[in-house]
Amino acid sequence: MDKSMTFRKTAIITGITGQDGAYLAQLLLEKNYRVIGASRRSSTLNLPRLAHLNIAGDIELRTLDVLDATNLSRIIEEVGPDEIYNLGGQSSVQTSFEQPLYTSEVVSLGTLRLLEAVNLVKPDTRIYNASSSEIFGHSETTMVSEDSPFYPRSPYGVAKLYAHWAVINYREAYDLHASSGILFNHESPLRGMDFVTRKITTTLAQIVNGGQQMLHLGNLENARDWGFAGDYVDAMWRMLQQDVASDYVIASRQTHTVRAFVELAAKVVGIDLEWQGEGADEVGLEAKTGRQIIGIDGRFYRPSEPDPLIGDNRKAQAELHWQPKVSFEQLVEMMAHADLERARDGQVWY
Ligand code: NDP
Ligand code: GDR
Repeated sequence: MDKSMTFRKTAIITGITGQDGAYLAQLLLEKNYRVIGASRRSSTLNLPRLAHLNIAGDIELRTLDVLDATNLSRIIEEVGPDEIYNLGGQSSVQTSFEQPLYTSEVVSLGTLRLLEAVNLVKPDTRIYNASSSEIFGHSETTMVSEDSPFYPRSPYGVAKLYAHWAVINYREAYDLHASSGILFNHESPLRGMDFVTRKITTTLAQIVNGGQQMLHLGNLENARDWGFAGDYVDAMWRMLQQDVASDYVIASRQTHTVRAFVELAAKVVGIDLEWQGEGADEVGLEAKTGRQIIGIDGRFYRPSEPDPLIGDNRKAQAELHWQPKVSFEQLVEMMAHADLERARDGQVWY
């Protein structure tokens, strides 16, 4: 029997090699989707996250760079997707200060290219756009919702805001079923190692295991509304099952500082942490030995930061029947344990 006859729907995921791409692919496969995973060409196959979830062989891989509009149109024409999840792009806020033009090309115009391609080739395709809490940035209120004003504080946030408005415009102008998930930070054992949570859990695991000696961090007082990526990809899917497309804040409704994350992660891996000094001179010591294991490094401070914000997820709760399942404490524990295991087994880091 033709296998395609048994699929419920066909979805293209851009950014399949990233954290969210992997968890979303797993979810869609469980729902019996045909999953087309799009990733840019690289000299080595970049599939460790898909392999980690044991799904690399279940995905049809296509080469796609969101910088190339013809590439996008061709894939949509060939595949005829029911749904497209637009996750591909330069996702590091820190890097966007160093590469603002590239970030805008990929994030802003990349999204516009996708909207154009869908509108021209297959306008009944449902689109999920990966918007971001970075579009809020500075806010008069700590709690922000879909109706709050936008005031991004990074080139990445500015680029995402362009993409966010482009989605709204294509929905209104051409009646596309295009939704933006305004997602707050979401993490997992598959998170990129340069994001602060995973940097903390990988480095502490190596310190405990006698590898790396020091964890260098930026501002410990910065705070984020952190959730688990596995919960958040479920919200993406729910958005595309709605009759009417709309935008949704996806968040945990709690905020924690980087310091709180480090302290909890240290506890989970068995480090008794003690702080000494202040500001740039503050250090983290292993209480038992007095050895310095954490230092502050100005390179990880950013020219501007968003305010400490909390996402109001009530619209998602009411319309998508979605809420996060994994708490902050469970998330830190999950990540710290996973990295400790990798360090002990001498696994390759990814
Ligand atoms: P990752 O950085 O883990 O993954 C990004 C993906 O985009 C990778 O597959 C990467 O490919 C791909 N990519 C980068 N540049 C291009 C390009 N030019 N063409 C095609 N693909 C490209 O990010 P996440 O999975 O965490 O995030 C997914 C999306 O959600 C991103 O758009 C991000 O900005 C957004 N987002 C993420 C949040 C989070 O907390 N995780 C919160 C809010 C929004 P490669 O492997 O080759 O680098
Ligand atoms: P963010 O995530 O910028 O919120 O973007 P990141 O983990 O990089 O930073 C979170 C906060 O931690 C502070 N920080 C450090 N950050 C990093 N990366 N490294 C450090 O050493 C360090 N020390 C302190 C940062 O200054 C910041 O305040 C993520 C990405 O996934 C985006 O794609 C997404 O849109 C947003 O979350 C919502």
